[in-house]
Amino acid sequence: MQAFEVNFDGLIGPNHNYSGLAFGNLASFRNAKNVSKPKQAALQGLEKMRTLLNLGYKQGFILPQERPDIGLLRRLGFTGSDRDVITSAANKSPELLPMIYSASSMWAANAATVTPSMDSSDGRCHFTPANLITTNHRAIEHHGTQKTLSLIFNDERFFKVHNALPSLMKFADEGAANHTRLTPDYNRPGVGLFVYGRDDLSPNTELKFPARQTLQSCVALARQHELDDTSTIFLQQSSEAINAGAFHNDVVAVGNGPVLFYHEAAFEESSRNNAFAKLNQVLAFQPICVTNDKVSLKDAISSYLFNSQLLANKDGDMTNMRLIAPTECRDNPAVNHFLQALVNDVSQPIRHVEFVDVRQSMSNGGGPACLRLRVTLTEQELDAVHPAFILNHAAIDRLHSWVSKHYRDELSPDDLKDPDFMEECRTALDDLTGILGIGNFYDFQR
Ligand code: SUG
Repeated sequence: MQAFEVNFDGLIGPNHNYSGLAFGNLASFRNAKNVSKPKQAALQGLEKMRTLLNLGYKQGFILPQERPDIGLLRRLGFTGSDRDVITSAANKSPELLPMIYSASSMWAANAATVTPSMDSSDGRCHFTPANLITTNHRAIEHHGTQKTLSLIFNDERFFKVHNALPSLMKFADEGAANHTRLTPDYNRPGVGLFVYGRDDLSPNTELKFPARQTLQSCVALARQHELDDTSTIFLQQSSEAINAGAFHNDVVAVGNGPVLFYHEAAFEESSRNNAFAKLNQVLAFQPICVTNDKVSLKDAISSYLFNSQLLANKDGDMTNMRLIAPTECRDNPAVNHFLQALVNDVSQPIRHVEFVDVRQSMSNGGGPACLRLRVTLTEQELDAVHPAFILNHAAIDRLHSWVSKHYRDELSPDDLKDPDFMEECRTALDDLTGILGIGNFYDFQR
């Protein structure tokens, strides 16, 4: 039976805004309080999905979460009608509004860690929603993520959607942004490469920004997903990369099939040597290291070179791969030059580069790879996925019209204080569930 990689992109919500909420994420800080363009953001996301579809890949999507999270404000003591809750928060604690209004669920690479059925001892595909405990606005996502994944992957014969790991700093988990499945080909068992920034048992005093993933969370995920020791590898991010703004490993490395494309400064050296030795034992591992003299760490992070999607050919051929890179890579002379040389270098399998414009998301630190959750599925498993979340051109067109109808061209930080904007977001989400035929999914619809 043929297996595929399916990318499920986060559909960008009408509340996309710039609030500077993510310490250590340089773009989020730089753009804090800028006016955002929600319609453009969502359409850029949809066009990226269409690019993959046009290239012959399978493409799915994940629902935006309900925002504002009125339930959270109620738990903080705000009362009255939902409009009253927004108005009194705006008057008394306006600093809470960005948190309950963040559109951060768009970055589906942080939705969950995924282990395909070929790798797990129970033969099911496992999902663990990330607890995202490091930032407040993201720590409130995992309940919604679990609900969404349980709707999309709603067949216990094939899928197991776990609870998030406990919301404790010891188990800080940011999902697939720090996890790469490497495999000779999609039909064969693979290896889970878990990357962590911090070992909770040995504090790292060199860090100036938070390391968002712990070794302890990686170990727990591997256990939960029923991976055996030979197919589990732990690898430590370098403090240098985290301090330079690589708040997730997918800012400095991306892998697929037997290939790991990474910046030389991405990992702690001894940890990398151990991990690579193990990878060499279990598969015909193909590391592609980009050295500092070719692309500096600074350029790598500002262009998001490694946040490209690394794709096998549409038929799964791992000798003919492509990168879906952000346009910022084309605009950076050193990175663009590097990419042109890369695709001409036949000693490695990356043959093509496609540039996509996801600038609205990039301005919050989210590139092409942040926007998608990868799930390797057999044909039988794909048939069991909720069909409303697998895209074709007609479905993308419908979502395009939906965005055009409901989203604002511009959103400023002060707009979050207006209860009419809450109603606007709800009307959009209500219409979305109608279009998808999934009934009353969101809390406000109950
Ligand atoms: O968690 N930005 C996100 C970006 C996530 C990118 N994902 C991956 N690398 N996989 C984050 O830092 C900014 C929100 C704001 O400031 O409004 C934010 O949450």
